[in-house]
Amino acid sequence: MTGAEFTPWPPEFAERYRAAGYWQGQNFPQWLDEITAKYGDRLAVCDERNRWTYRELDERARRTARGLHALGIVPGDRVVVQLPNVAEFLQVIFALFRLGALPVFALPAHRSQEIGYFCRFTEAAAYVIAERHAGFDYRALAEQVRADCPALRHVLAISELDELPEGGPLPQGPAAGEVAFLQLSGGSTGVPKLIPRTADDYLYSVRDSAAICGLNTGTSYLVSLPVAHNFAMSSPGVLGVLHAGGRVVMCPAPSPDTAFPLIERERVTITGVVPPVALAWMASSARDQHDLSSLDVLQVGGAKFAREAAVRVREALGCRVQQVFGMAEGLVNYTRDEDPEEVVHGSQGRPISVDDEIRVLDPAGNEVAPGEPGELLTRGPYTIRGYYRAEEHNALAFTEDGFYRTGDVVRRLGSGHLVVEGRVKDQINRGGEKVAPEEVENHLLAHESVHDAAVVAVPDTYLGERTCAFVIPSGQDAPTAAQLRAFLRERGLAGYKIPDRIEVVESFPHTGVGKTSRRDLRRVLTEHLTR
Ligand code: J2J
Repeated sequence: MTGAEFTPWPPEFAERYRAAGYWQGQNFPQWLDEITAKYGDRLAVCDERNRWTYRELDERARRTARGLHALGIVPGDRVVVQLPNVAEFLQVIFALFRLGALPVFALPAHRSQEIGYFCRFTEAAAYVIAERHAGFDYRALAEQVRADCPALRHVLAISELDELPEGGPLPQGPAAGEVAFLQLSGGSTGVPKLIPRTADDYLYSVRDSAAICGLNTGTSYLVSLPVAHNFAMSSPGVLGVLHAGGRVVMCPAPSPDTAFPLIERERVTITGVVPPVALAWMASSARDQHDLSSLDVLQVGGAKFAREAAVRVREALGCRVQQVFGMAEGLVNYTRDEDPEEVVHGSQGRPISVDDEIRVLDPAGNEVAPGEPGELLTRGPYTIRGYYRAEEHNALAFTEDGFYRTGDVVRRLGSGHLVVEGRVKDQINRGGEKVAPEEVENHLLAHESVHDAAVVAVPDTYLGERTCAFVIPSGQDAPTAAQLRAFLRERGLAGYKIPDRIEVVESFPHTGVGKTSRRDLRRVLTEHLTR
């Protein structure tokens, strides 16, 4: 599938968003200049090895930008960035912003299937890694990817950043309205989709997120989600914190044993987590061994956080809870400080902008009555109008008048707050990690002994959902679940996509519908599981 790299907003919308002050015409290099000038000697970021002020971070990013340029990376080049939560993540992406090259935000959990695909699909010029993290050898992964991606000119480990050639002056950065980076979609199709974001639209969401969340120079933000994820980047995330002059504390893993000592040491005031991490923190005995009193706000999002759990946050962790319902495609909803408790606990927030247009539709495409559930469609100043090079899919994912079909089922309260009730998209939300059944099914079908496969969600008290694959063997020699898992791992599929449960069956149940669609089949199998 191909198509445009970027679907611009129609001119009348662009004008409106500029006139309203949402789009300020500031590109990322100018934004970096601004925060460096404003907050120069303050601490910008720290991790296990580094503590850099805004100025130090900027100097490093500039040096890296010149070095990458000297290597032959030019404005517009795509660069796949796969880094754990380390300070160098900011150094690398700010270098790419300075240079006008486009970071493609991969997750540390991605393996050769995903990385190879990103490299080929974006025709990436370079791939940036940390050599080892959490016991995994990214060098070996890079070698494997490289063999498959002839266009990939450079693999760069963060330990090599200091050895880049000196390089001369940098070219002008891209205009604020041009694509600045590619974010990943959760995915509901055979391959993940890439999301082109501009400085104009993204920085608007970052500035207003920082304001909504009340960030300032006293903010200390713990990055406990993967930093490249849209939540950790922008809601308000590392960019929102740096915009406000606060400090970013990189946390290598979200477990209480790792996060709590950092909260204590860096006097962390706010952090964002997915529901299973919130639950683990709330239940952890390590709470008593660390001073968590600086923590003011626990943001929870990425998957639905149950009201019953939200109610308990204050007592368990001594802080406020904020629900965040966002998507890398754009729209982000927050519960606000001033919202009644009932709304903070029982809703997933309301949009950032008064110009986030919301539609809640029934299956026939008509607006539902207020308060009734329906599919959420949205359009606005920071919601994309099309995925990167995905013409066919764009025709399905967006209406003709530019609304993005989120695939989420919501109820809209009189106050404008949204309550997430479910979804109509083919996606499993495994504690915030998104799994596209079709993608996993395709990999299972590549096994010589698999005749058919269907991947569905199983309700789970901890993760919300887990994945279950039903597999019909093609002959007498049925593969075992362990063999199939090993097969998927060897193929290089990210670990979170490998089914939690695999059922080898003789046939699939009848769906009761004449022509069986995959969706019907998955629905019937799900009912089967929950009966
Ligand atoms: C229910 N479902 C939710 C929530 C996301 C901030 C926060 C999260 C994301 C994110 C993000 C949910 N309750 N509170 O990008 O900036 C599900 C929905 C949504 C999908 C988007 C951000 N918060 N979801 O999770 O692109 O189904 O972004 O459409 O990974 O996650 O996934 P993603």
